[in-house]
Amino acid sequence: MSTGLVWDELYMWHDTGTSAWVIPAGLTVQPLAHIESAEGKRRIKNLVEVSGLLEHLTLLKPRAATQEEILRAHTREYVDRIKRESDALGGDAGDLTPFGHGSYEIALLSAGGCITAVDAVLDGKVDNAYALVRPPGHHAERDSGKGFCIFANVSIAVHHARQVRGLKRVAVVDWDVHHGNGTEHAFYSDSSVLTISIHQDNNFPPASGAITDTGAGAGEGYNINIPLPAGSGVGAYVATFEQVVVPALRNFEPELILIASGLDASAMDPLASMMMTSDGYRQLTRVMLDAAAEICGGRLIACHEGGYSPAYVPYCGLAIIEELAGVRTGVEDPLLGLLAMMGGQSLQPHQQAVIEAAAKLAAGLKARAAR
Ligand code: 9RB
Ligand code: ZN
Repeated sequence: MSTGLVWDELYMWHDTGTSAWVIPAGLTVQPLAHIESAEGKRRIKNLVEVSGLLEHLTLLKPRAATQEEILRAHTREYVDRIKRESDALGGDAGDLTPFGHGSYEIALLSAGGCITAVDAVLDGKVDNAYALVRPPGHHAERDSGKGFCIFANVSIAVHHARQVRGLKRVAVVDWDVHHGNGTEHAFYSDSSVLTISIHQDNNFPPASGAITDTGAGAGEGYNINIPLPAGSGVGAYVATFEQVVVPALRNFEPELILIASGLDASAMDPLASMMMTSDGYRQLTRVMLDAAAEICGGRLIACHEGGYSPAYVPYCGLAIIEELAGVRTGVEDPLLGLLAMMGGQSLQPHQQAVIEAAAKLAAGLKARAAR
């Protein structure tokens, strides 16, 4: 196996300023740091390096996305505004998504990094890839930023795979704990892109990601939301992938699979209330690798999204990238024993009820494919 790692130090220089995590600082809110900081991502890269895993990876240097590529997913007015504000002192992309001077270029490099990963995999330069990009992208809408996302990295990579590389069907599996609203909206009426989001029920964005939102027009049936109850652990996630995600992928037969890889479903994350562990992410990666091998020649790309426990995300990231590369460094997750023994890790009946409802949507794709 050969696995690509997209990384650029400039990703870490995207400046989200001082808030108190997600709350704007003010007279009664003492400034802390914005929760979407470089720290967690830099610590993933550092652990990949210190563990020795980096020596087994192919480092992929990202390029900036072009205007044409960005405009496939965003309005010119929005892109021009981000550039103008970034050229000055920075601004807010929308909905408390602050950015600093130069973040426009970094956001172009983030979207471009996902395109770089797509090209490397489709050209056979690597078997699969992890794009450790920043800022994230899955909440970004056509004309606005949202939830720390400026440009829609994954959507832009999908457009590239479809329009430039000529793929007929692409699937996106979003395992970030928040709903992938931007990706959902980008392809809501499009039957050539299957979008699946597994998220904590009604966490962020508010009132987004209902199981009843299944697509519209020609895209009806090609959006699957799996809103898992708060408290879901490894058992619920593995069951979701085995009972919903893999059957949906089998029925859809994509030529390429992208994972929107947020690590914020971990038990240590402050922006959600799920119970995933590094070993849980390793298992999900295994399931996705097997599905990709069976369905699309192993073509699998993970694009980084959220994850806000700087102490814990490195172990989740390491587990995923180890599994992608088929390498075990032997570095142990120091929290795994504790988290694995916590109550609630096994699949619960109220979680299975949601999974069963979503499994019906996955099965529905078979009838659509036959038409
Ligand atoms: C608050 C607001 C947020 C914003 C983003 C996330 C998660 C992002 C992510 C969670 C909560 C707004 C506190 C807007 O990781 N996506 O993958 N909260 N945002 N207004 N207020 C008062
Ligand atoms: Zn998230």
